Amino acid sequence: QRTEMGYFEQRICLQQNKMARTVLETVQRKQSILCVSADFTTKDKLLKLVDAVGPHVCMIKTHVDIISDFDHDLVTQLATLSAKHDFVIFEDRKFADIGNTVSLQYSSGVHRIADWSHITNAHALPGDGIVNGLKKVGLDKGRGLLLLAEMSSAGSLAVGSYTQASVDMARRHKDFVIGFIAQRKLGDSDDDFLILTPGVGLDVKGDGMGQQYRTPQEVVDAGTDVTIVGRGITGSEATADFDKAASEALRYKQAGWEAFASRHKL
Ligand code: 5FU
Repeated sequence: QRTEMGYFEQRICLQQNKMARTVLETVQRKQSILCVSADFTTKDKLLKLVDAVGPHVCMIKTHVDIISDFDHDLVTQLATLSAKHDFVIFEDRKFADIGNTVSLQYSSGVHRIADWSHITNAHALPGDGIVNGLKKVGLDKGRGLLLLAEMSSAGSLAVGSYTQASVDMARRHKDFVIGFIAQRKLGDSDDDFLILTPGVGLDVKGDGMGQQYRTPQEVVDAGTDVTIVGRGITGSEATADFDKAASEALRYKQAGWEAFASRHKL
């Protein structure tokens, strides 16, 4: 019988990238596979939301380009909350350009994502150059990259041979690529890529704009490591209720962990 330590230690050993190990260690420490997608558009509400759900998550996902009053104090405060609550920061930037351009987009501009986001992600579409461009900036800073191998939205073109080519690309860059945004386990046990799955909800099946939701149990059964939940926890920003967000986060944390612990016999 494998112990809880055994399961995580085994997986941690297989990771070449330090941030991949940090994610697994955080999941183990907090007994949470929950990443909250904090898609609020003002600094004050975003930080209050993150402080409210922070105790229940292993990770917080951001879209910094939707924040109207973005400034560098925001990322300083996000880093403080990350240390306070012990979570990893994932900027969901979805880079999609040639290597030279993405290296500039990652390091520079208003957001300087590489300076504060532990993890970011990229489409495999442009070919290996996108990984090389991001790696040039992020590797020395100890960052990790996820490739978008699949998407949760209806009609996604990231399927079949595109998904398989994304896995092959990740295998060529194991020092920096830690896993995938995907709807199911990809790669084999020798790879041990992290699988992060958006499109997770307990109460509704869609949002009327193409998003498709499955339950934490369903995505864990499909082999995910981290469930990404946005509006199912945060509700709408206009009627933001931070106590409700905290209790919903706890509900999703428990549902996810129960399924994960049972699947992996923890
Ligand atoms: F790569 C993806 C994807 O395939 N589906 C997604 O929904 C990313 N997302 C993000 O996860 C999306 O941009 C949102 O930030 C979040 C899902 O939010 P929801 O409120 O749970 O639907």
